[in-house]
Amino acid sequence: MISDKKYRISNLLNTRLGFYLLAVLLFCIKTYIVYQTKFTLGVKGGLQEFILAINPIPAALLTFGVALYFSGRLSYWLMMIIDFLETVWIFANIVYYREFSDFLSLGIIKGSGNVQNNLGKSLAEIVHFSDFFIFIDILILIGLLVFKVIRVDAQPFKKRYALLLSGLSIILMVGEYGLANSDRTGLLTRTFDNNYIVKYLGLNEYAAFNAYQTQKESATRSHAKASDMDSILKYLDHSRAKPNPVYFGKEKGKNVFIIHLESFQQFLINYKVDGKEVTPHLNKFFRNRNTISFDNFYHQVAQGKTSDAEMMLENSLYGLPQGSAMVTYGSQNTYQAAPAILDQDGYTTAAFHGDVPSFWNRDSTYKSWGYQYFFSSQYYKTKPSYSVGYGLKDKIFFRDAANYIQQLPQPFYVKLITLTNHYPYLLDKQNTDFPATKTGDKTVDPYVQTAHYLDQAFAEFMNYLRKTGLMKNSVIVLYGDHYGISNNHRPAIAQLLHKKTITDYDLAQFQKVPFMIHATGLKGGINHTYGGEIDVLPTLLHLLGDKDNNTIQFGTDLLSRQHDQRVAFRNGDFVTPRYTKVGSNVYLTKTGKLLKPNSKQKAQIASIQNHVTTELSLSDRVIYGDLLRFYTPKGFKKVNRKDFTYQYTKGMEQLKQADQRRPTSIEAKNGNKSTMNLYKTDAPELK
Ligand code: GP9
Ligand code: MN
Repeated sequence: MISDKKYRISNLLNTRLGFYLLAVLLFCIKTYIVYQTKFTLGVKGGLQEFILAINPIPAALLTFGVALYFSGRLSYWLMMIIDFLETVWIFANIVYYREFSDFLSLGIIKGSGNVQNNLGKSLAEIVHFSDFFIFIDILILIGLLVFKVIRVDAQPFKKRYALLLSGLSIILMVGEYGLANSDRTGLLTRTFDNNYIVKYLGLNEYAAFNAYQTQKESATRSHAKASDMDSILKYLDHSRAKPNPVYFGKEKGKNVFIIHLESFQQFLINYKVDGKEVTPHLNKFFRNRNTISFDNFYHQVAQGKTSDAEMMLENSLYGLPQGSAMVTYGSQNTYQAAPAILDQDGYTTAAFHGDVPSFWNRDSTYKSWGYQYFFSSQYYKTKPSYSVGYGLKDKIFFRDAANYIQQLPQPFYVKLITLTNHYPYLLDKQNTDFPATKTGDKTVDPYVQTAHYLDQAFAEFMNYLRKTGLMKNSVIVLYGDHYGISNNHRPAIAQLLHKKTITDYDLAQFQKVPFMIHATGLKGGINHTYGGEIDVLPTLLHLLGDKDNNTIQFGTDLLSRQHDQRVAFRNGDFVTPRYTKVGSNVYLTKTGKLLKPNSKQKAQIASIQNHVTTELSLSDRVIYGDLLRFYTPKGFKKVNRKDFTYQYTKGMEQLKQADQRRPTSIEAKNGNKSTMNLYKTDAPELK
């Protein structure tokens, strides 16, 4: 009985199909082992585990199957060569991932010339002996053939069957994609993170998708010409807003904190649940006489969400109509972003975020933007209880960030991206001390609880700034990146806003997010100017005394008398002090009344629409064509990505050297003693 079975297996292995299936099986098993042991893909739940286990199969069947179209020995060798090449790709990714927590992309291989230059350690140091085990199956298969344990099947494999197998693999691939997309919608359109594509679709699919994207990107790039810049400059020269003398240069030389309030909407300010303020500290900050608080400020993001917000905030360029510009155009394009501008003014520049560095391609894009440091999740001690959702809990994040901030030479430009107030608004019991709302919508109700937690985390950080004196010599900029409650929750939104029904106008106004600028001595107050994320950079630069006569920025200074109050949404809708346009409807902004426009109004609306469409498409042209490579504003030095590395040990070394060269950090001024004793947090995890 047993020998009969053995006989059948060895018979099968002696056929071409049998050998092919064995090679595929071994390849899939090793890929899965690599997934589990060499990468941290963040697999959560049974479905994702299942997808991870099956995702190597369709591509392996398809690619190895190419060999079946050839006959005799050639077919076997071809199979081994394909196996070998794909294994080399895995190997290269293992090594690259160890250093960057990200996967290799063609842009990186092509663009930076040599990857090794950017590696923190030498290749010999980062290649581990165990990495070579992934070649073992190939050696075994070749051995089996050479020693004739498995015989080469000389009979031609029927083309029909080869075709059938190819077809089947493609169907499997599409099916697998469907399954993956049901767990994470927008996988390839919104792009997110290379880790996601590998986790859901596999390393080979990632390679193919990456090749496609890189190719698309370089096609538009190669069509663009230097003269394309002319129309953009002409447009911008027309629309620049002169600085307001009351504010221009008022905060020159101060440190800058950009605090990114995740998914934070304006309606939360002064909002109460059961008579209690959701965000008492932010409310106080909002009312502070040294805070300029905008209450008609809108997010303008599309699919790129956080990354779109970051793109607008630090470049004054719009995100793209589809996907994330940081992911697709972050590595290759030339930028003239806030960190680079301020670096050249003598600032230390650093971004802080408690998520993996690869998300939204930050680890690469930040180099193009000229960030000297990127303190991502790799820089923080972590325990399972320290994280929720995407990463570090805000209270722990702010405290750990402070530990690095105190070491940064001043003046510095620091961006802190919070995380806990992110869909689906998860928070453990011990951190939850605020009542949920009671709309009955499960995704909406805990929103105020994580917002409340964020408020407390923010307050702890502000206390530290006060105690260390940082508050006095810093500008603190707060903004909400985008909505937390999407438009799919109309009934719940109606309840939150105490309204019977919700119109499209209400939803448009629901896109307001906080924008506040605080500095000791700054003339504050509630400012009703209409504006959006695109306007932040010019506003901030004017406060710091940087004139923008020649920069490529699509926003205008919110404090300028010439500020443009027409706020464009990414889909072409808009809000102005007079009109709110959603789809084919126009409402009066003041009252929310649906407008039946007369001919004069029609002309006004058409003119605003024309402006909005032009502005969005010009901004897109800059990104698609990588036009900034053709134009460097006077006084600005082009960013060299190779100047930067965010790898942990390198980063720490660099920080130490910088502090020695220029001992202006808080810690240096404190006699080289840590100021962390001044940081008070009630985070239960740290007790
Ligand atoms: C992830 C975080 C969330 O790192 O910034 O991004 P989002 O989902 O808000 O775009
Ligand atoms: Mn976000």
